This record gives sequence, structure tokens and C-alpha cells, in this order.
Amino acid sequence: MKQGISDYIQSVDSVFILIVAISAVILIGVTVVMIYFVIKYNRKRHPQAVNIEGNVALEITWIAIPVVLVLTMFYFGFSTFKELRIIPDNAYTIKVTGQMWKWNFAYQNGKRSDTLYVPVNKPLKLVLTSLDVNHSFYIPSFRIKEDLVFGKETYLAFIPDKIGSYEITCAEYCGLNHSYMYNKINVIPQDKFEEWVAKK
Ligand SMILES: [Cu+2]
Repeated sequence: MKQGISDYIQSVDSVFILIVAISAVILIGVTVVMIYFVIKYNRKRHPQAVNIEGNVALEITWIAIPVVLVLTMFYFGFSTFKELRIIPDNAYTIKVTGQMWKWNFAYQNGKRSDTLYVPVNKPLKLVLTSLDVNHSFYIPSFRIKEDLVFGKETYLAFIPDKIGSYEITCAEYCGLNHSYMYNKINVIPQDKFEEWVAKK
């Protein structure tokens, strides 16, 4: 990610509003036309059905409009998502391990914790994996979500640019105590982080 998380949050929210708006237009459009046709072509007015043999212009239109709408949603959604995959050269790497039913975070010097501590304004690369089933690393406040898969490493990058404490949760049902996979990410000043991470 080249931008801070605040800008990313805005991008994701804009895409969300765009997709909801397009969906609303489709929902209302289809419903209105459907009701109109139900009234206009009801049995009393048109007792005898007329067979229509096809209409090329109409068929092209009803293919083209949905294709444009769907590709618009895909374009903005994917270009926003791609930001998570841009790893800055100076990124600090943290290994995230998910297991039934807890998180484990490993820092570059080998320190481990179950609550995530990160320095503010520092690009981060999270490398995620699972020890058992599929989990999903989710920080709702940051609009970040990435699956953890057994036997495979996934990754994402972001720059936390606001100090504070935010929720981390598992967003993929992973068994009986799925709801225990709840923790915090604490974004703290750089010097505080260095002090914290140096303490074993
Ligand atoms: Cu889980």
C-alpha cells in the first residue's frame, strides 16, 4: 500500500457506496419494469399471448448494460483491493498465525504476542498462515480482510496512520470457539513500539 490506511478506508467505503448504488438502481429498475409489465400484459387485457421471435437491438442492450455495470464494480473493487498487495521496500514484517482458536503474532526479532502491536506510520507486511483450518484475519476499522490457509502463506501490506486500539477478529467460521478469535491491534508511536518489541 502506498497510501496510509485512512485513505484506503475512504477508497473501500466509496467502492461500497458505488456497489450499493448500482445494486439499488438494478433492484428498483427491475421491480418497476416488472410491475409495469404485470399490469400492462395481464390476462384480461391480453387474453391471447403473442409469440415474439427475438429482437437483436434489445438483446444487445440487455447484455451490454449489465456487462458495463458488473465490470465497473469489478474495476473499482479490484483496483482498491490490489493496494493491499503492494509491499513497500521498507516494510516491517510480522508473521500472523491463526489456529483454533487464537492469534499469534511474530515480530522480526522473534518476539511473539497474541495482541498485535504496530508502530504508527510504518509500512507493514503481514505474512499469514494457519496451523489447522481456514481462518480469516479481519480488522473491521481498517477494512482489511485476508484468509489464512493451512499449508499456504498469504500476505498483505498496509500503513497504519492513526494511533489507537482496533478490533481484530476471525471472519471465517472455524469451529466451536470461533468467537474466541478476537483480539486487538494497538497502533503506537515508533519509540514506544521499539521499547515494547525489545522486551522479551
Ligand atoms: Cu478462526
